[in-house]
Amino acid sequence: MWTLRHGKLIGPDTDVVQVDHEPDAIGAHQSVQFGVTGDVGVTARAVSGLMGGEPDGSDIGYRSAALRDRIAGEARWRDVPYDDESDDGRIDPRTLTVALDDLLPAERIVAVDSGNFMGYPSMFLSVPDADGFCFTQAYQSIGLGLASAIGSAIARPDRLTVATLGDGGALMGISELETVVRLGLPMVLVVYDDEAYGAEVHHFGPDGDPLDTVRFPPADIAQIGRGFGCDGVTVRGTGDFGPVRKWLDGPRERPLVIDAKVTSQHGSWWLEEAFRGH
Ligand SMILES: Cc1ncc(C[n+]2csc(CCOP(=O)(O)OP(=O)(O)O)c2C)c(N)n1
Ligand SMILES: [Mg+2]
Repeated sequence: MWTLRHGKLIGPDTDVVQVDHEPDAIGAHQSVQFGVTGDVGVTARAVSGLMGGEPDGSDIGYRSAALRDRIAGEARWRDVPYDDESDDGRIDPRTLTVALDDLLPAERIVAVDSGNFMGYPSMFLSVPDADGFCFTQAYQSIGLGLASAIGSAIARPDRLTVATLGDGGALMGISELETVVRLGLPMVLVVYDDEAYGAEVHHFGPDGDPLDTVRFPPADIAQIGRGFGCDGVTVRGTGDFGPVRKWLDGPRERPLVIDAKVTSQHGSWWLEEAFRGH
């Protein structure tokens, strides 16, 4: 369910051949037309030999020049069109993140907390290499994003660390802002502020469950950041990035907290997909 969208990523007319060295694995999770019990590498090389060896520039199957160009030109999520749902007082989290992708230096580490928001930085903030992506979701606990970002910033002072947090996770680990300030880490914190444990709202809301314990009153997180000794900016629309640009221009003496008031009419698609299995 996690990697194939409950099998939907394989088209209904697709023939699936599964190779696995364990016979019991064949067809265990996905119906297959043909199973091969054997070593994956050996099998792949044998099939490659049958198909005529290395590509010589001519089209082989779907590996056409046109597809190569599409992958080169459209592989980034930000190149996929979407309907911007920003309104007067709230920015669409996709628009927010694409704008930040343009503003933040390419040499960056993106550390991601957990929640409904977490796909936005993962999808729309590019990173220079695998070391540039720090993902705490393996532990399934919210509130670890800021601490991971602190570790990243200490480990790689040559890069700008960007902590991307939900408002719930940010407030859960907010005491670590004191650590960021005390250590003088010149990092950016982006808080996707939907005034809620959004993941819970979108999980339980459709079933009619009461949501009063998972919705929060508005919090001025930029001001909370200033209280800890950070610079703080509130972003409600694309016209609000001036102070971010100014901070990036230097001297970056204090960490920057961006309180992004984001739209939240519905859950993110990856969350909706995950909850189909719950
Ligand atoms: C310590 C802990 N408590 C509760 C949860 C359940 N949980 C998963 S996502 C989430 C909401 C996180 O809210 P926020 O950080 O604001 O992100 P959002 O979902 O609103 O984008 C909660 C409570 C968890 N994963 N870990
Ligand atoms: Mg939230």
